[in-house]
Amino acid sequence: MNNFMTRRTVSALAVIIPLTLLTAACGSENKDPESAVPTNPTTAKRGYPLDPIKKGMTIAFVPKQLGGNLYFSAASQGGREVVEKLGSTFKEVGTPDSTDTAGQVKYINQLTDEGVDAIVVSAQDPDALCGALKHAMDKGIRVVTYDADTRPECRNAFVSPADPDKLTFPLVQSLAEQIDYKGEIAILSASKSATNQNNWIKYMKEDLDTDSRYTDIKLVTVAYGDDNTDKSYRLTGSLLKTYPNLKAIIAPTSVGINAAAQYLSQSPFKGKVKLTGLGTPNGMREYVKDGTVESFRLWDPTELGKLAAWTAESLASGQITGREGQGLSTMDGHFYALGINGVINLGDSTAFTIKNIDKYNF
Ligand code: RAM
Repeated sequence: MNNFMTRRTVSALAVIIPLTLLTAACGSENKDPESAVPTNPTTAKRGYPLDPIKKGMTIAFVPKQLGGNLYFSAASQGGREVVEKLGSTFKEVGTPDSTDTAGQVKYINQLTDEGVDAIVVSAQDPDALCGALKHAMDKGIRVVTYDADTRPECRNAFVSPADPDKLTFPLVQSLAEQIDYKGEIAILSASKSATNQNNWIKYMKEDLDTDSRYTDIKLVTVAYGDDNTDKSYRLTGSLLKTYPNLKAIIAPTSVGINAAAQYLSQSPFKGKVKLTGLGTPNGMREYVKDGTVESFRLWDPTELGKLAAWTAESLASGQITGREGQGLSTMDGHFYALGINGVINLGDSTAFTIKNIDKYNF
């Protein structure tokens, strides 16, 4: 059994076991103050929650990066749609620089002073926002992380775009096939503190280290472009210069992959040095069509924003508290269970290639 199978089996069990235990526990008397909130997903599905979604709330989104990042504009568009449909006010604040952690803290403190009902944040750093977020929660504000998480105790729930294992393995495998399972590769990431990217890098390294098919693939470096187009573009050039035998780049960031594709498409390396990672179809379409990129992946960020908004509305209305085993049914009829540490998984990622890219518009 290879590493992928082992980890997949463990994550599947991690979901099944708590739900089974909770279902069994439902019959016994429960003195937990949270017991008014349904923990059995099937009950939630059948017509709970106990309270309706409140109207007239303010739900504030704090993306990792505001302005110019298509991924976060799409997520906010989804969030706004849900919040407004439910009769509340959508608000968005944030910094243009994905490394400006102090800026994110400042915005969270402002929202706390304003007394919003929920903060929905893609965290630039797992630790640095914790003081501000805990203060917000002490004031009764519900906190949801989406896209990039903090430490679990600094928020009520995390809306994760995809199971990291199911996401990174196909990326590595696609690249391995493109370079015939041998040669030097590099990772072009976002910022050094980005929880989501760091987690994906950890999984990619594990895949490379433990799967015997990848023995002849060598990861030479991880570079950090900070989700800044110019910096990521320049770094792509430096990588190609520093590692003249480089066969491929994986960029698990929508800004990084786009900048690397821009660079490669105008260079003699176009089509020769392979590129994959996470990007938006609208940002990558021209590079797939001109042969710079064969395939890349992503989930639908609009759906991520919708689910994050729905989670915030459910928390702020008292329907869920973020406890493992609770469930929520969204207005479009999807059901999601809260897993360990209040993690809700949106679903799987999609691979985009020349064959399907025109079907997507985000
Ligand atoms: C960038 C950000 C974001 C990530 C996407 C794929 O926009 O770094 O956090 O999830 O890429």
